[in-house]
Amino acid sequence: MDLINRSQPNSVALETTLLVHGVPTEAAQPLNDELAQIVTDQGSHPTLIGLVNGKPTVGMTDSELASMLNSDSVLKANTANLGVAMYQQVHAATTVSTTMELASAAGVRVFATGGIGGVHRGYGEHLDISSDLTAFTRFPVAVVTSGVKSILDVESTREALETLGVLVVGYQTDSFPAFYLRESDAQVDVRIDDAQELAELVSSELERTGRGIVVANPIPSEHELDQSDWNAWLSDAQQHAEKVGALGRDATPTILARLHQVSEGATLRANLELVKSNATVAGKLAAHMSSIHT
Ligand code: PSU
Ligand code: MN
Repeated sequence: MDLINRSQPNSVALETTLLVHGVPTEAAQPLNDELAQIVTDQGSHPTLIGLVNGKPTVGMTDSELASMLNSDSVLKANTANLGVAMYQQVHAATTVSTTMELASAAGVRVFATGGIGGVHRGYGEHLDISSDLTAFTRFPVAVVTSGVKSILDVESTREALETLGVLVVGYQTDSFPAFYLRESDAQVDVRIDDAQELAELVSSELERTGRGIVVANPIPSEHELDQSDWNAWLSDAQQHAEKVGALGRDATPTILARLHQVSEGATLRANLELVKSNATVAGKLAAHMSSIHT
């Protein structure tokens, strides 16, 4: 793929959809700055990925991000419509699936996000399953994530990963985390507590399989939401999404924005904290991996 590659051996990929469609506009630039600092503090190199005027860019500059954040409407690109944005030469934010695609094309092996997409609740009716899941079968990138957003069907998403044969490693956890909550009823394939050990397993599995790996890192306990608050906010947000008819690519951003609103910012604060925690773990992982010679 024709891309601008500003990555380094210790790069940590960061995605633009989280910044552009996942948090309020005014939170995006500060979040990006914080994530970059966190990754740097761990001895790794922050590498923001997106499409700048249609050009796949691995390592966006601050001015490229500013130009994206100042645009009226920025496409949300998954593996289906990535090529459309390239053809139309427009800015596009990459989701987990396309951030993995561009990262792997550039040789970047570690990526920090908030939560990967997955199987939506009520999928039996409208089959909304994120293209993030199949991306793991195609692109050899380790994605550090707080599990899947609890707006999804968490247990079905875990089953889908199993069906696709994707390794799910729990970093200091036995339970598959549910984004705002540290635990779900589902389990990980293996628990690893030490970053160096994690780096060894991840390096050899990426190399051996040529496929992606889920590295599940639960939200720090002090930022976990209260289960009953969460249930109330979620049912409001789901009803809202149904009322405004948000489907397909719009479903996730609509539900997240409504949650941030009805929780008076509590879900947003939790979201920001878990992404920062994931950037810390990814920064450590990339630093350890870059010192392993395979
Ligand atoms: N994690 C967050 N906020 C987000 C997302 C993840 O904390 O906004 C984004 C990611 O880019 C993920 C996308 O790939 O949501 C999933 O969207 P969909 O369900 O349409 O595949
Ligand atoms: Mn979807």
